[in-house]
Amino acid sequence: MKKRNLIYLLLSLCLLTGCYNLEKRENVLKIYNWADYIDSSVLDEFVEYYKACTGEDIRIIYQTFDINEVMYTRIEKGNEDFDLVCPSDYIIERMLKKEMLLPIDTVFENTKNYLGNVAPYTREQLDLFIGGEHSASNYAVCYMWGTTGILYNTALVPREEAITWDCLWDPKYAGKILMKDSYREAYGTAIIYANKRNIEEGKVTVEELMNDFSPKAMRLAEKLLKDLRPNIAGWESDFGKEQMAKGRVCINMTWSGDAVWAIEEAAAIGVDLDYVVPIEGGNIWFDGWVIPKYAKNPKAASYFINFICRPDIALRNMEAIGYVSAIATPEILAAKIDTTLEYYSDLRYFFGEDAGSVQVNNVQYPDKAVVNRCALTRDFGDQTEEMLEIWARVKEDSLGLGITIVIFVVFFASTWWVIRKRYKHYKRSRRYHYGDQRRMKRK
Ligand code: N2P
Repeated sequence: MKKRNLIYLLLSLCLLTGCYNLEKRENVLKIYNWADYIDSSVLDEFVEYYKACTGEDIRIIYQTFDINEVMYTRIEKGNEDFDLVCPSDYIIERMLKKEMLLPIDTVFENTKNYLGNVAPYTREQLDLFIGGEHSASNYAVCYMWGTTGILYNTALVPREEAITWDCLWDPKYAGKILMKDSYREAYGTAIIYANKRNIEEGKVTVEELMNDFSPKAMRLAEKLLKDLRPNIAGWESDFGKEQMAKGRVCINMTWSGDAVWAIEEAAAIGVDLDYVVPIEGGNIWFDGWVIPKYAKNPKAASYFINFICRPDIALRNMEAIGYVSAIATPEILAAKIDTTLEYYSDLRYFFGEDAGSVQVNNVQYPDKAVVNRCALTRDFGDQTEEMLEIWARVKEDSLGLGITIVIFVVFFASTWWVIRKRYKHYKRSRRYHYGDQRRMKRK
């Protein structure tokens, strides 16, 4: 080897090993969160905060998902080494049952502990999963929470129709509805819709219905969800709010935080949207930070969770994304009071005794009466696979009216184009053929 090449080789090796030493895994925090679910400046600020608290450098690798099951599969099957992920309640329950989580550290040297800012209400909800010393709140800290309901265009859908799940199955909204691509919501909604009368008569509760995974209930849900297909313009995980804001569809079964975003965006361009949790009842959900067992940096993960529980950080996140933080300190309540609102809500369940009648956005913070008609979805357990198959069958063939029309138009246009081309070619070759024959005869 020439002397010069040897020098290059040695230099590259030095550079490579140098890079390795620069970036130790304990200086990296890998976060996997829902898309559009944090104020990105909070991530930058955490880097400074961590340095101030521990004297250590940290670099954040941040990835996002749109569907719980996609995230779950990457952890369970892919054993990926995320330090922090943000699943929804029923997935937290599944991860706990499968012992996929590490307990969250609650002792922070020289740093204030902010975990106590989390509303006892949200902690109690997560603790419904597992009691005793393995209570879920040792493994999960609620981040954002909300309801699932109907976001509707008030110019196109009367409120009396939007306040019941019936509107989703109403043929007059054919091709005009977007649904969340989330079987948890869709399943519960279908079963509740089918049992409207039974709920009214007090024969069954919303919680029992949403968590009825019997073969009979599953067959019924599949049928009802397939019946819904003519009405579905698409199954969305993030584009519904934009389509609603632009007035392209008139109903979106969606999450409260997306509704808040859409209502604000739409108002800016003169489209009036509203959101309601239908009278029959529906889903209340909680997303929480957990540290998977394959995490390589649980220390930084715990610090991050603590940081996120600071009221000023919680407010910034809420402001950026429209969802509602689990933090329930007096400064959050004070910041959320809006005296221009014409209604008052009972939010004692969340903020404590002083919040019996407060002017706070009721899409974000549902009144106690709304919470009373909602329930948490539980893990489907062994029936998860079957549920996913049902979900795949429901979504197949249901491309939505718009897409179906586009496919037909493209298909016919290209077939017509091919036929025309062939015909022209045929005519041209015939002309040459007869021309040749005529020329030969003349000779
Ligand atoms: C925001 C996702 C919210 C998740 N893009 C609701 N569980």
